[in-house]
Amino acid sequence: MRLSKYFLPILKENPSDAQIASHRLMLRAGMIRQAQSGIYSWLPMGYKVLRKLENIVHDEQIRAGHNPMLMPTIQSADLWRESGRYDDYGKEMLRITDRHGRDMLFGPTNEELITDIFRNSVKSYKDLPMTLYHIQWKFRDEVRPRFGVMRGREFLMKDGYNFDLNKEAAMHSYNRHMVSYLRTYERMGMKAIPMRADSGPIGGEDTHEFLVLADTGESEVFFDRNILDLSLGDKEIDYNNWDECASIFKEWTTPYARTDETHNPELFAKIPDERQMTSRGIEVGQIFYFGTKYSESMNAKVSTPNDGEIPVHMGSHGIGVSRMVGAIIEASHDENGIIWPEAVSPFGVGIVNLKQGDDQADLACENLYKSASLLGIDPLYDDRSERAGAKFASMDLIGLPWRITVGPRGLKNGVVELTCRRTGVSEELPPELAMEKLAKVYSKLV
Ligand code: P5A
Repeated sequence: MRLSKYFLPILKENPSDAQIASHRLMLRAGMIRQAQSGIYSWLPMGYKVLRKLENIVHDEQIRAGHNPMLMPTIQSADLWRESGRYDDYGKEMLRITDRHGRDMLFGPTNEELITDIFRNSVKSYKDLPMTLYHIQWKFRDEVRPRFGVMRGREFLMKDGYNFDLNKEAAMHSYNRHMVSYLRTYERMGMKAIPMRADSGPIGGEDTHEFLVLADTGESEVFFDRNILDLSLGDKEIDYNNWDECASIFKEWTTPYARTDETHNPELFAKIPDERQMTSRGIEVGQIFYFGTKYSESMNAKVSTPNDGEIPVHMGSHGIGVSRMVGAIIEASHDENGIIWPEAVSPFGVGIVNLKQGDDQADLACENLYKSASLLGIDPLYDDRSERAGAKFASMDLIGLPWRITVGPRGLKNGVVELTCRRTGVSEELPPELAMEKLAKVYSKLV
């Protein structure tokens, strides 16, 4: 993409209404614009990052054996009356009446709708286990929408639902989701810590939240430092292997890690002093096992060979996809702007032409632009006739992990400058070598 043709409305000044870095930077870098309180338009660069996160989520869900689908945003109130949640959900639910006077709502979550789909099509234990998921906009009329996309009223969620024959099988689904979520966050370049949590209006006893550590997080968290050393790395995982998923689950849930809702000071005190960590965290996902809560009230049953018809065991699992964009920025920025992890960066490299209109510089940039595109590195070429300082400031603000600077002086010596946004380290290299280096960095991500 050429910057001269891209819609990237950068703001020079800090917006006065943004209290935290991610909100400020998303507005300044032209990623989002507020439509109404807690409701945002995603401009091209914000949308690009959102799509990258969605793609990673889909990829890891499909790898874990889950079925992608798409349910509507508008749901019938009657389904929620069946489960008993229509009245319980209170003012957070946006209620709508259609022209025929029928009660509808903008879905805050989809347990009821998916249970209805399941009960109408699945009748036998032979069709189990089954996990269905989608990535769809939700609406929760939050009392205090704040911090931009972090606590929005309209937000994008990946939500999945498992249907199993008994508790044992449902716990495997729970463990499998834990593992696939850990992989998902790692692929986004993030460390998200699973913590024992409280189930709130979704219900059930077993639930874990995933938290990204950041000073501006809404939850206070307490954990054993050892958990920070855990990583799945490149490990191939067999998601059908119950023991393997259970042992990864155990490894990640044995060190103490809890939010303020479930914190137990006595247990925490048993951890050696130097490993007791207190911090703040952003909740970027949550998984639940709630047994037959919805299947009993909504009559989602399967026939079995020995026990007749029995209600299925269920769980649900959510990733805050739009919140994740803010969480990544909270965890990865400096005073000059965003620092994207390579896996989710809107572009792979920024090309800065120091002397637009200079034949040699223009030609070198065009060549770099072409080869980066061919290598799948997805370059953003700053081809505007701006001062070098302004171009550097824009690149730092939008946070691409790598920048190639091209100027007549370097070209005389056959070199361009390759700069790493995170470390600030620059090196002078012939253009082909700079490309080779970037190609290597990005090939590791696939
Ligand atoms: C699990 C999926 C659920 O709704 N039902 C279906 C279950 N869980 S949850 O914890 O309530 O939400 C899942 C994730 O969605 C994000 N999230 C939000 N993101 C932005 N703005 C909000 N107002 C908001 N509310 C929830 C969180 O990341 C949460 O973990």
